[in-house]
Amino acid sequence: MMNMDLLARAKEVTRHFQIQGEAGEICPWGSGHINDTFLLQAQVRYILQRMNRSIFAKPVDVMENITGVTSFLKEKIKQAGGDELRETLTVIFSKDGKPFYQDASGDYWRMYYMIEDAMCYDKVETEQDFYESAKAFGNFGHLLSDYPAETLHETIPGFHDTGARFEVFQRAVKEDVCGRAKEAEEEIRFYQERKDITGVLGQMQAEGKLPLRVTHNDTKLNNIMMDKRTGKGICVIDLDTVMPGLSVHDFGDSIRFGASTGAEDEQDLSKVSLDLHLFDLYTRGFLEGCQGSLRETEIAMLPMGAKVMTYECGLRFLTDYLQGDTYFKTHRKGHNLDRCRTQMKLVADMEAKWQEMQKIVSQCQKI
Ligand code: ADP
Ligand code: GN1
Ligand code: MG
Repeated sequence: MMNMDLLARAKEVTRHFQIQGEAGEICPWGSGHINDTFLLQAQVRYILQRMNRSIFAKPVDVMENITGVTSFLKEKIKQAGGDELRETLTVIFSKDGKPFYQDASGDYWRMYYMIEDAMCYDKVETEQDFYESAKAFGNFGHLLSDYPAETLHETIPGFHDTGARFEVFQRAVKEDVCGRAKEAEEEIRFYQERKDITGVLGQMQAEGKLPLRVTHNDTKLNNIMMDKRTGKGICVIDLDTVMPGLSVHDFGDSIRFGASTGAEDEQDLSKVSLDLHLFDLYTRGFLEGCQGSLRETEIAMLPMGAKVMTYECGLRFLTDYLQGDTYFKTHRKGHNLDRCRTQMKLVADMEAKWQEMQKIVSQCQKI
C-alpha cells in the first residue's frame, strides 16, 4: 500500500518539473519492485518516479546513463523514420534544467512522458505479444551495439555477478538476522547444491567467449510497452540498469519471467513450469531482433542464460527474505520466499528439460 504522505509528496514535487499545462490528478502506478511510480495527468500524461535511494547509491549517474542512452536511441529512431517520443523514454527536465529533482529530504525524483496507447503486461496473454517483446528486447541490444559503453556508469556494481550474489547469500544465511533460515532450510540447500552454476558465464566472459555488450539487465515483460494498435513492442522502459553486460542475461531474464506458466510469486507451485513453446517463440523473436549481431557462442549459451538468471533471481529473493525484505517491495508475509520458490521450481524444470532447450536453440540457430 502506498502511504498518503508519499502521494502528497509526489504531488508537491510535480511543480518542479517542466510539464505542459497544470498538474492534475496523480495516482500510484505499475507493479515494479524497485521504484515508487505515479501517473500524473496534466495537458498530457506523465510518469513520475521516486528513485529507490537505497538501491541506487548514485542517482545522478543513473540519470546520466538514461539521458545518454535515450538521446542515442532517439537519433537512431529518427533516422529510421520512427516516433522518438514513443519508441524510447523521454526524460522531462526539472525547472532548474536537471534530469531529476532532489527534494528537501534528499530523495531523487524523475519524470517521463507516459507512453500512450500501449500496454504493459505482468504476464504473457498472447503468444504474439511475447514474440514481439522478444524482438523488441533483441533489437534494443542491437541498437545499442555501437553505444560508447565506456561512458556508462555501473549503476549497481556486480548486478549480474552471480558468484558475488552467492557470497552475499552465504553471509545472509550465516548471519540470519531475522531468524528465518530455519524456515528456509530446503531452499537454502537447493541454492548451495547448485553453486557450480554461479561461475559458468563469468568464466566464459573472462575467457573472451562471451563479449561485454551494452545490455538492459532487467528484461522482464513488464519493462516493455506493447503498442495497442500494432501489437509491437514499442518502447523498452526501466533503464536504470542499462550497463555493460551479457546478451545471455537479457535473454535469460525474459525467459525466467515470461516463459513460466505461473506468476513470479505464484504460491501453487504445481502451476509453475517452463513452457517450451514460449521458450521457442522467445528464442526466435530475440534472435530476429538481434539481427545477426550475436556470436555463435552467445547463441549456444542462451539456455544457460535462462537457467543462471532464474537461479540468480531466486537466490536474490531468498537473500532478501533472510535479510528481512529490505530490497524488493513485498506485499504479503513470506512474499520473497514465495518468489524464491517459483524460481527454484523453474530451475528444476529447466534441468529436466535441458536437452529440449538446447535442441530448440540449435534449431533456431539454423534458421
Ligand atoms: P521499477 O524499477 O520499479 O520496475 P519501472 O520503471 O519499471 O520501475 O516502472 C514501473 C511500471 O510503471 C512499469 O512496469 C510500467 O507499468 C509503468 N511505466 C514506467 N514508465 C512508464 C512510461 N514511460 N509510460 C508508461 N508506463 C510506464
Ligand atoms: C526488479 O525493477 P523491476 O521490478 O523491473 C529487479 C530485477 C529483478 C526483478 C524481479 C534494479 O525489477 O533485477 O529481476 O525485480 N530490479 C533491480 O522481478 O534490482
Ligand atoms: Mg520495472
